[in-house]
Amino acid sequence: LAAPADFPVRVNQLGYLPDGPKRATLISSATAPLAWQLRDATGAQVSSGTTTVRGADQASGQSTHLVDFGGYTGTGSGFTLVVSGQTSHPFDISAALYDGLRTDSMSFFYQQRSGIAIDAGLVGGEYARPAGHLGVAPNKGDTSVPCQAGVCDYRLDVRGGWYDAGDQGKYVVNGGIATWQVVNSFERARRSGGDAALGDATLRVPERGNGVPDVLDEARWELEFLMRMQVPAGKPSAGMAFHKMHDTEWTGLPTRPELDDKQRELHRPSTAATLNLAATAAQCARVYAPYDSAFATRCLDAARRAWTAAEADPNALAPATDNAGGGAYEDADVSDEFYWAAAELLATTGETRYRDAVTTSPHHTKPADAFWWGGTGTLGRITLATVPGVTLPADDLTRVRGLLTAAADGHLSTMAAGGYAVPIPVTGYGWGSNSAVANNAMTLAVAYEITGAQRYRAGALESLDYLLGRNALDHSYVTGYGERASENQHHRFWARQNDASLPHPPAGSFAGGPNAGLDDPVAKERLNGCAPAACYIDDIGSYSTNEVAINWNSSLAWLAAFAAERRGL
Ligand code: 9MR
Repeated sequence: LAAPADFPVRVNQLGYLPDGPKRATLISSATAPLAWQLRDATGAQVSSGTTTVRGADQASGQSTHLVDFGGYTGTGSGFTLVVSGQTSHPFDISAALYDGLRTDSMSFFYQQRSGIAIDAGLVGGEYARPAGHLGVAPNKGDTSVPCQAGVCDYRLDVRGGWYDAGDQGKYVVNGGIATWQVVNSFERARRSGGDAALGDATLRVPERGNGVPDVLDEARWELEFLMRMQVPAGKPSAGMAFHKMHDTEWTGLPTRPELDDKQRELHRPSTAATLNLAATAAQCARVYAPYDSAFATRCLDAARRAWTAAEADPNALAPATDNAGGGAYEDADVSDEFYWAAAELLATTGETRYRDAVTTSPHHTKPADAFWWGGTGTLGRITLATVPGVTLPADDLTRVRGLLTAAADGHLSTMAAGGYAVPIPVTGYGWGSNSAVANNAMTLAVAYEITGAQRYRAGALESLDYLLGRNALDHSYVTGYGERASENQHHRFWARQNDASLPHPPAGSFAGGPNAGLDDPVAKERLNGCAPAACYIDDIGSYSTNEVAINWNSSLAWLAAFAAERRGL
């Protein structure tokens, strides 16, 4: 597949931080270094140098050179890089570069809310819509939802929460990692003194002005839903969490949330969902305590009951076959979820039973593997390594921190091996690869927090360069950010491509990204033969490369908030 060749100098189309790395990739088969110039908005040359020949980049199949203009310390907008008569897209160099993305990527979640009207005054008229799934016709849910046949004989009010992605299902497993990452973003920022930027009246949410940080208001919308998914006391499997709830069959594209007329159903409780609830509710108890102690207490109670229920029923595994009308979110190994939940409960309570569960878990000594919704061990490692006062022996905490920095070193090596500095291997371009990039960048940022070593911060920032245009396709995967950015992401309401009365996704929406599996009909038809890093198409029908999802936006929002903090270097 031919990549667009009109801009062979690939840059972060948003720009660069004055105190961050400044690198670009040139597509060229020249075997000798080439001269480059950096020009300001008037066209005047402000810096120059020569490229470094990097040769073949495996993931893209392209021959590349590295342009490193990190020696330039000026700021401004409208810069371009010029090599061999080829000019890049214009970009900024600014300390405020990521301020807008920090807000927009986090404000995504409000617009994914179920069970509340989306307010024109907050988001603009084209994005306003009535509340979805409150039992108002033609909606049938989510205030009184039955189980799938044979699963339970009662109904539950599971209103609220965030729609998962381009569909309107609500899945505890994926809600868990997304909530954890949003709340962790605040918890981390509070440690670094950057939390004011995520505080009250920083986001476009209806709770702004209530004295509680907006990021926590937003995450609470999902936490309340996650707790509603817990099987009530007195019922069989009390304390477990239902795995998910969604329509009995896939809805068409587009479908406005308030016009979905299909039946919604609860699916069998699973150990994985229960541990996602335990982990996020335990994190809630810790982080919300200074703002709302009653809510924190309710979270801790839910977390404890979930943990106990999961221990009593450790093999309730969600099957891959349960995928009619919604994603399966299957998981055959929940040992990592046990570790994560134990780590969160330990960090919050300091209690022996949770410490024992941490120290006896196989994950406590395993390498810090890349995390995603189905693999959550590293979420636990991050909490143990960074939350102050975790009651583990000092040498054990040092060892866990070492696992994270070793993983970060691995990501830096992976980045150094390719022409585009991407922290995933050539084999890593699967469904949601952009979130794999952002999550590994989060591990790099955590390593920076642990060690203070600039190479880790640089790695996290260079990962953003990839996501914002320094890549095989000359494409920014974030709506509204970059000269050539995604805008037709797969979504049932933001479906302008299919319906002129509907909007494109709002700014700050993050596409899943290249997926060499070609797991949808559009990708199969249009991307046949693509190099892994080029298996992406900005078409609403390509749900396997171009969907949005809460767990993907949470990874971008976390990273943008990290990048936006002024370091004062
Ligand atoms: O992110 C999920 C990915 O890891 C899976 O391979 C894929 C197929 O099962 O499903 C993805 O999650 C989707 C979910 O099943 C339904 N809502 C949209 C999610 C993003 O595409």
